[in-house]
Formats: sequence, structure tokens, C-alpha cells
Amino acid sequence: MSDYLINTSEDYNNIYQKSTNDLEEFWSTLAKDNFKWQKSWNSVLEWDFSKPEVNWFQGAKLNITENCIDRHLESNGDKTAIIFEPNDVNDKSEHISYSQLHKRVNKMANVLKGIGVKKGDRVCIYLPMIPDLAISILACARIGAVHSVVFAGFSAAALSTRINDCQCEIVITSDGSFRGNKILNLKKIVDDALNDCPQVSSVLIAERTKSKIELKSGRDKLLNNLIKNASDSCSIEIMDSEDPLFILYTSGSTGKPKGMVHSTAGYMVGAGYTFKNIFQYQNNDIYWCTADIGWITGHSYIVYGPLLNGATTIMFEGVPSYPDYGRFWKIVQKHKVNQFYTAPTAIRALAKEPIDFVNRYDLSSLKVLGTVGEPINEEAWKWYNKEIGKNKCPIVDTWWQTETGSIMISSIPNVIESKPTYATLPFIGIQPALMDENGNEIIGNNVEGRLCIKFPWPSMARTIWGDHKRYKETYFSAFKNKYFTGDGAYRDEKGFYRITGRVDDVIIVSGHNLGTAPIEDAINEHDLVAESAIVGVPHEIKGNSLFGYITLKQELDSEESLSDIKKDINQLISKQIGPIAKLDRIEFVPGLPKTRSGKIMRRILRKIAHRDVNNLGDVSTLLNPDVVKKIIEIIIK
Ligand code: 7RM
Repeated sequence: MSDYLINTSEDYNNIYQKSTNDLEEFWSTLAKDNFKWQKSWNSVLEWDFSKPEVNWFQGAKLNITENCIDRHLESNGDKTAIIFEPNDVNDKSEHISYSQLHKRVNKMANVLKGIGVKKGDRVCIYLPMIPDLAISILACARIGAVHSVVFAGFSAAALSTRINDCQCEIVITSDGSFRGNKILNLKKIVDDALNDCPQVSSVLIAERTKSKIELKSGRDKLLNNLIKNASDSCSIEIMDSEDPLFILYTSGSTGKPKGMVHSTAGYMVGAGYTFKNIFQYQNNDIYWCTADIGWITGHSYIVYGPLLNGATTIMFEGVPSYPDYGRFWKIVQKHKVNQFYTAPTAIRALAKEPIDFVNRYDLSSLKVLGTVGEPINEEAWKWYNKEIGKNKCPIVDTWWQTETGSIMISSIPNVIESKPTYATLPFIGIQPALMDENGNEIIGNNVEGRLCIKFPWPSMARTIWGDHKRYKETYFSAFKNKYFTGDGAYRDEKGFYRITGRVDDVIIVSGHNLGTAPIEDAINEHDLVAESAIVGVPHEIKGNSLFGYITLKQELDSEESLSDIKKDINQLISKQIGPIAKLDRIEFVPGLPKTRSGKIMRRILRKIAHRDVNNLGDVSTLLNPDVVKKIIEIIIK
């Protein structure tokens, strides 16, 4: 029996060694001894990055919800699985035990079966951070349906694109959602989206805000009634290891979002093992990740990772600023949170507020702090360490991606030391490589390059839904036989990694990954816009803010009409993508710098937006070098 727990730096060194000496032996022992299987595998790993094809634990049978719920029932049925902390401070929090969760998931699973959902069907989940969200996810997994959660801040257009891409016929939503002092009418957004999704046959509606909603007869069904009448027992669907568990969309550098497909067994092993070790979760700890379940962080580290370990996980419905900037710390005190996992953008926003919002609360329960989503700057790191961790909580800066399924590079509390702005060392079984622009691996330390991963790991995404070719082009073509992350990284003298940021056209704003292309597509829908280019500029709180260069089809000189166009542009973006993608600054320019093959030179536009114009590099190869001077005059007045 080996759980490969990492408690000391010796453990880490030994287990890491073991995992890289014999990848298959390591992962198969871990998988066999720590998870419940209905049938064992015939082969541990088959892979070929040139296709790319990756199969883990082939031939094995399992259900992930048996691992997340059923196997804890006997010894831990009364233990709290989920603590739901509502948006309104005056509302009571809800504690859902493992046995209650079991019943609620079964009921939901039976509701889904009742409307005809079968193994392999895709179900779109568009819900706020309420228990129904976690329950719906698990209910899908229980009956072998593939869940596709769409973040409930996305617009109708973004939702319909995602529903149609993987051809969902079922949508689960709610009447509305509470966010701070706002109420969002989710059902209305779904109705708008479904105008473009003729294949959707059923919409299940959870009750949350009790807002008035319109029901389309034959299609829309209130969940409450169905749940009441459903049986609370539901046997598990037996799944193959490589059956898809879920699809989750992530922005790409070209227009369409990519539906990353995660498979069942490998994802389970990755999410379970990383959670336990990186957060050093102990039996009675209370763990809280502030992410939204609409993102991968919520999938792996609010739902699956914690539940696989029989942990208690908090789901928070609200926002850090409501009713005031002390809300996070109030929740930490209230539930005596032991592990707290959030994003740099939240840390920066809270660090700007008076320190009294922190000091009002008792944070002594905290043992481990985590950060994820984008590079954390040193100042924010230090504030988090001192003001929240009181200099006694190790910080895990966890680097990973939607595509990787689970954490890839991170320190480990009391095992691998924290170092400000560094994700530090690769997790067990992960072998990173830094590559130069000619495709050669950069050996040694104190070097910087493009971050790749050399060998498969269990929780990696297997494909992009409906577009394996794009999967290959995006991740396996830049560097031969390696997975390319899209990030740059620096490796210091000790071999610690510091992620330096994206090297492609993805910009991370307040922790949301935004591709430049879909935003530009939205802007270009404006009748008067000829062309646009988006770049990111450093922003104190959001990490980056969006700066848009726009060229118009005809000259307009009235300030008033220009400012109307700016408003229209942001409205178009809100409608197509969501308010998170709105531009902070819009500038009208006479042209965009382009290469001879017609590619917009974002590098130059980025530098100008950064006011770094003395070092633009070689602009002589541009099709239109004059335009650069004109843009500089406009931007740097
Ligand atoms: C988990 C998640 C992935 C991208 C990734 C990076 C950036 C994530 C860190 C980070 C520096 C970190 N998935 N990123 N974590 N950069 N330090 N600890 O965020 O698919 O939404 O984003 O986020 O650029 O490629 S994601």
C-alpha cells in the first residue's frame, strides 16, 4: 500500500526520482492503492505525442463519483463535504454531509435520466456558485454524461457558441444569481442564447433568486418539482478510463474557444493526488478555494480534488467586496479555514483597502495559502504572506492550466520552500523543459525559455472537442515531441521555475484568460470599424488591462461621435464575450503596423502602450513603417 505522501523534502526527492525513473510504475501504484476501480487496467500508459495520443489506465473501469462520494460514506457519511456560504452575510450557511451529498447527487442523476440523458451526452451547466452547481456536475459524472460548465458571467452569445460547439441538448441553469448587491437574470441570458441552439430540448431551472421568469412550455422545467419526486438512489454508470468526463472551454489565440476534453481516470488521479499533497490537507481541515467552478480551478480544487480526499470544501457564492472588503476574512474566521486558495488579482484588490478589513478578523486557523491564475508580483506576495499568513503560512504558488487538469509546478508546504514570484519545483511525475526559439532545449540554470512538458501525465486534456487537428497544432507542433504550454519561464540557480507570462496572444485580465482574437472579432462587428488590435498593459489590480487600437473606415472628427463609438465598442464586447473583456482604453489610429505577410505587429503596439518607444526593435521590415510614428504621436501626447 503506497499513498506516496510528501511530508518532507526527502520524500519529495525520493518520490520525484521514482516517478521520473519509471513513470508507469509510479502512477500505477499510486492509482491502484488510492482509488476505487471496478476493474483494473490492461496497460498503464500508451502515448505518442506526434499524433498526439495519450491513454492512461486503458481497459480499467470506474466511476469518479464512487471515488468522490460513495467510498467515504461508511466511515465519513456525517462529515461535511460542502459548506455553502451565501452571497448575503445574513443568510445562513449550509453544511452538506457526504451522505446528504450522495442523496442529492442521486436525485439529480435520476432527474437527468428522466429527461433522457444518457452516457456520453453533453450537458451544459450555466449556474451561479450554489450547491446545485457541484451537484449537477457530480450527477452528470454519475450517469456518464459529459458536463460542460460555462461560467455564469459569460454573455448569451458566448454561451450559445459553447452549447453548439459540443452539441448540448440539455442546459441546467437557475432563475437568477446573486453577485454582491446585484441580481443577474440568468434564465433570460439562457433564453437569448437558445435562440441560436435549436437542438436544446430541455432546460432545467434551479431556484435561487425567485426572480420572475418565463417558462417555455415543453422545454423548460423547474428543478425543485423534479427533484422532490426523484429517487435518492442511483447506481453508478461504469465508465472506461478514457471516457470523457468533462469539456471545459478556454480562450485560444484564434477566434473560437477550445473545448478541452478531460478523461475520467487520469483526471481523477491527478486532481486527487495533487490536492492532498500541495495543500497538505489533514483529516479535519476546512479548505477554501475562492475560484468560480466555471473555471478549471473550481473543477479540480473545489469539487473533484477535495471530494476525492473526503475533505470539507467551501463554496462561496459572493464577491470579495460585498458587503465590504473584509468578506473573505470574515469567512475565514467564521469557518476556521485552514487552507485558503485565491488569485493574485483578488490579493491585489484587497491589499489596496485599509488593513482594518483584515485585522478585524481572527485568521489564526490558516495553515497554507495558495495562489493561482497568473504571475503574482512581489508586492502582492509579500502582503499576502505578512498580512494574511502572519509570516507563518507557507504560500503555494501553483502553476497549471485548463489543459493540464491539475497543478504542475508548485512549492509544497514545509517540503519545498516558498519563494516570492516563483512557482518553484515541478510536481511529482512532471518533467518541464525550457526551449529556445530554434527548438532546442535549454540546459542548465539561470536560463529563460518557452515552457514545455516532456512526458505525459495522467490529468492532461486528451483533445479539443471536435478538432483534434487544432489540439495538435496548438500544443504539440511548436516543439517536437513536447507539450507546449504557451508560457515563458525562468529557471533560477536552484532549478526553481518562475512563470514569466504568456508568449502567445492570450491576455490574463483579473485572472480571466482572454484571447485577443475573439475581442477583436467583436469590435470589428461595429459598422464604422475597419480594423482593431488588442494588447495588454500592466494594471495595478487586474494584472493586465486591455488597450485597443482601432482604425475606422472613414474619418470622424467630432469628439462626441468618437466617444459614442467607444461606448458602442464596449457594448459589443459585453454582448459577445462578457463585461470582463471590456477595454480600459481605446485609441483611434490611422493604421496598424503590419508585417509583409499582413500580420499585425502586436509586439510594437504593446511597447507603445507601455510607453516604451525608444526600443521598438527592427521596424524596417514592416509594410508601413510610417504608421508607427503616427501612432506614437497619438498615444504619447
Ligand atoms: C489554473 C489556470 C492558464 C494560464 C497559464 C499561465 C497562467 C496560471 C499561474 C499562471 C503564473 C501561476 N488555468 N497561470 N497559474 N502564471 N503563475 N501560478 O489558471 O487555463 O485558466 O490559465 O494562467 O499563463 O498558462 S487557465
